[in-house]
Amino acid sequence: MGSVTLRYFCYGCIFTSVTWSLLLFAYLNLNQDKYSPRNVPIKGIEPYKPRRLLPRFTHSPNLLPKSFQKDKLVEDLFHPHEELPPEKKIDMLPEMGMIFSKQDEEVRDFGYRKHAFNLLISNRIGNHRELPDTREPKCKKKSYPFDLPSASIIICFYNEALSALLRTVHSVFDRTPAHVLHEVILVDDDSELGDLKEDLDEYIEGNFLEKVKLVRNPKREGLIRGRMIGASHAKGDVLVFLDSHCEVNEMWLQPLLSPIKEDRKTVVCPVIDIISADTLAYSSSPIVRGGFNWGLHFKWDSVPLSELSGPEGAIAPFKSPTMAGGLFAMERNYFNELGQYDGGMDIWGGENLEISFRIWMCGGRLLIIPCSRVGHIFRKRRPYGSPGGQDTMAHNSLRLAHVWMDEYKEQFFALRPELRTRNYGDITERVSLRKQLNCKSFKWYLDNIYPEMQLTGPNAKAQQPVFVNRGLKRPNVLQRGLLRHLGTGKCLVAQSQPSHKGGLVVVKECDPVSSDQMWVYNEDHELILANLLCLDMPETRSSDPPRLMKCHGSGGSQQWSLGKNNRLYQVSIGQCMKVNNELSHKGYVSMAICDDSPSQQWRLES
Ligand code: LR7
Ligand code: MN
Repeated sequence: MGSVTLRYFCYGCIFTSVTWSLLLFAYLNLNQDKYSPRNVPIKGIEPYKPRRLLPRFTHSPNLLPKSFQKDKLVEDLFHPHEELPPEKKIDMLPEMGMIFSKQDEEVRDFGYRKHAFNLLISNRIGNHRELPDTREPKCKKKSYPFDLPSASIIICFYNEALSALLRTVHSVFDRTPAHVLHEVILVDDDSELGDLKEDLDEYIEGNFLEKVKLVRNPKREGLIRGRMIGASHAKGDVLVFLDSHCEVNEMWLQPLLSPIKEDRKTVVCPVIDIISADTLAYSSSPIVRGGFNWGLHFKWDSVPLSELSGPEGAIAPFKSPTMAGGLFAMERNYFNELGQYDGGMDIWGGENLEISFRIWMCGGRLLIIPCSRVGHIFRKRRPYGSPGGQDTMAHNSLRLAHVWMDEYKEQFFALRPELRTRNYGDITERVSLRKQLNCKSFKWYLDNIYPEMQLTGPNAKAQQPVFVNRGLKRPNVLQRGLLRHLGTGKCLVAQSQPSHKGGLVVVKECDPVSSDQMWVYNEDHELILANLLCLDMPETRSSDPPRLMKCHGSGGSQQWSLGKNNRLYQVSIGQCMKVNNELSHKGYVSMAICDDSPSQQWRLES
């Protein structure tokens, strides 16, 4: 009898533990994906109607609360720029980051952590949107042959936000004529995010049929070997590489394919437009070309006038000494002949200079095509590391210096002496590739392709590969005066000095004659105190308070919307500024979900 009881007892235990494990598993799975747009019904979405204007929340409507359209507060916020010129109105995006609930906040914070861009806005935009056509007007009059080589688009991704990845792919289908689009090849570099697995499989099956192939790397390879894997599956005439957070613009592909059709050893890059990581606003970037410094960092240079003096002027393709790396097109067979990439390079970095040097030194050429525009989300930091925390940029740069730079590698070592003795693996194959292809010397490259380089000494500073949005233009002032908090009647000022970078702001008694209390609100939606520093949300987490920081001119964390509704809305945070009531923080300001309470009411008084 005793042993039977024991047996049932054991069955009971097993049953209970299995049930609990299942419940736990289900819970973890649900939680893992709560930040992605997976709650959007993926099957059965309506087909996209390409010409509709501003499809604001296409396909992700249920990420917004039901009351969204009706909400008066939001309605107000959607028309904050009535006085502004029409080109400023085009962008309603800032308000799309608005936080309505704890869950929105979690999505936003998770997104900044995992992707370093505003995931809430990305999810709300959904799979399709209109983009401003950033091409020179003359580009629109250009025509291209119908009979162009076909393209295989290769997109590697590692832990990409599903909404950004799908928008990349959809933008390709929405803006590429079917007869030149052979296929899209997605390479999953062993991502860990749940929604990049079955959801993505299902989505592809349900929406793209056989034109999209998904290849999964069983282990993390990095973007360099990832692209080689993608290329090995491709069948189109031309390989077109894109990052996994891009949006291609009108007529982007034909201008890239046409020079390759004329000369198969021409490698081409589009102009890389800027998609803001904070607001996802799409803006045009200036016509610049690729260079590098002796630290082997890529940088942007201005284009020598001689390059633009042909009959086509500013819309003519021009030579570029290097490419940024992520967005380019190259004939498939030529990619293989030229040695693909250096498979000994890991994860991220350096491959762009390596392939640029190789193209020029081994008989090809590299052009930027001003009439082709592709947007890319530029972020302030890379949100992922490499396995083992290896500095792959250093490793990859060492390999490229040893294979391609001849005596000029000394310039690199002068800046990075600690790398002289660092192991960089076996490069014999790449060295023999260089011989076999009969490539020219690095000196030839410098003399003929990048003579400007020799003018800059070894100490030329690394430049961020991000464009300065503002250029030389100063934004017009819209309003100037005291920033009064209506709830307390007090004014917003620096806690210490208005010149103190990183300083907090507080409300104090107003003093209309003090220049230290004078705010400027300009057309870039910056709030500048005492003509010195900008009101900023440096941390992109709403638990952190706003601070005074150097004006950076690229919107986002310094973009405020001062509406008629008296709320002060912060664009990258999606929340409104309020004055704290609690005794312990009295007078300090913080960010909160926007509402109509007096603690959130502000007025700029001229
Ligand atoms: O381990 C990885 N596996 C991957 O598949 C790491 C990354 N990736 C994917 C990733 O999901 C993305 O699609 O590789 C792509 C590039 O990674 P990003 O977007 O994190 O890199 P980035 O935009 O900061 O980097 C630029 O420099 C890189 C150097 O290795 C690559 O050449 C990128 O393609 C390149 N991006 C661009 O050129 C876009 C314009 C930026 C500029 C200037
Ligand atoms: Mn990128």
